[in-house]
Amino acid sequence: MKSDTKPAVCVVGLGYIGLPTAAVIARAGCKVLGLDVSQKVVDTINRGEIHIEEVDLDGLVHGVVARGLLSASTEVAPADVFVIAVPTPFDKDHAPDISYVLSAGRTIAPVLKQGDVVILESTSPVGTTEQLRDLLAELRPDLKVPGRTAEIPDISIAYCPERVLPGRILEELTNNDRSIGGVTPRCARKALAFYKRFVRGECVTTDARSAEMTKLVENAYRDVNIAFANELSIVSDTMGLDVWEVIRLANRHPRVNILSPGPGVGGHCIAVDPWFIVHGAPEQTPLIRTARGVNDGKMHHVVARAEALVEAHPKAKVACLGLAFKANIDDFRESPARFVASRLARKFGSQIHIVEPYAAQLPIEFTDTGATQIDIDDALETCDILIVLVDHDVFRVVPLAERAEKLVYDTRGIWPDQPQAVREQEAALRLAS
Ligand code: SAJ
Repeated sequence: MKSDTKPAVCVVGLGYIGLPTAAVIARAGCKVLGLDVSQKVVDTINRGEIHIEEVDLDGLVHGVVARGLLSASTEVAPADVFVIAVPTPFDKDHAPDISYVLSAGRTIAPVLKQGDVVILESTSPVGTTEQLRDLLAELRPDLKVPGRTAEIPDISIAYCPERVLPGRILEELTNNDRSIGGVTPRCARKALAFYKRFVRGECVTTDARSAEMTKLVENAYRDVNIAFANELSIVSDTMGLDVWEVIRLANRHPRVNILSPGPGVGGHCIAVDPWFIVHGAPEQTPLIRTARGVNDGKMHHVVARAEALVEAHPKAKVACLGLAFKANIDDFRESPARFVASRLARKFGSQIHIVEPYAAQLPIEFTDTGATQIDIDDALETCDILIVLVDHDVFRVVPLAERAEKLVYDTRGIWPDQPQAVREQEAALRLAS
């Protein structure tokens, strides 16, 4: 690949990260082939449509497909740069599962040629990029691979984690700084040249293992800090304090910045990645492990509090506001809101109503519970108790006048002006007669 020609790129995995990444690279003028195991996903993209919700992604994909810069396939083809963006889940014992990464390695191995660059973006336990390198070396003994040859290697291999926030993916893909970890410094330089084509943020090179750890550390840092906020919220409940007021005041200190409590930590990153560190160093990670426990425990605390509230008001109509794992997205994976709402639906059946503007229908676990989906206007007009589980903007903007008479359990702190928001257990419920 000459530096003045645009590389042909193959992005393996067209999910929440792979598809936006493929589209942004294509927008920079590179010809991109997106690879996915799902024929349905491939067909959708080749029609210029998308299978996930993300701000502005539909227009971008439509444009780059129409210009012939992005196409999708289930079959690999030769390219100059391969970007792997496949899932790395964990098993029931929280052990990381890198089988999709290795499978992606097996897929691209046959078409690799001299000069190619292979970049892993999936969140991965430390050492995964070297494992990928070893796999490629085994499958392609004809190629000299980095770190295993004294000569100039035929291919370059690097780890460059994505760090984009769902809901802001396109903006953050371009503007965030990137850590680029090469299996060797030469690999890092090759990968750097590629990212500079479409990243405006600063690209910092390092070794592959440090880059792998950096990604895990970023999300574990966040998890630990949210755990602190969630622990404070439980302490405040016990003491009859308004945690939001306490945090608001504490954050006026110039060196204090407490995050927001919520019904727990959801999504497939922050609730997952800390386990990759714990799994790699079980004896050295009491804090990270405990934080995970605190955040998971918060879901159960919210369930218990909400159940007590509904039990105290058996005739009340109850609305659970939100199912998504966070505000303004249609992603329900590992969502604490969904967990809480489904527990309430199973226990209280038709007394429970669910408001989720980002869901066309209720998830499967609500089937046969008797709970129904309603919109926010129905909830405000007909429900007596509102349990805020997600801070969607559409909930946040509800004026006090439309909810002042309601009994509110606000797990996200979106309505600080709600009169009975905190001590709702003791407040008098004005039930419709
Ligand atoms: N949450 C709180 N309180 C807070 C902040 C978040 O309860 O103060 C909850 C959210 O409601 C949600 C969960 O935490 O349930 C995670 O949400 P998030 O917005 O903090 O993060 P994610 O999972 O959408 O994306 C994270 C980001 N990582 C960091 O901010 C360190 C993102 O930059 C990563 O790219 C992404 O994980 C990833 O793919 O790893």
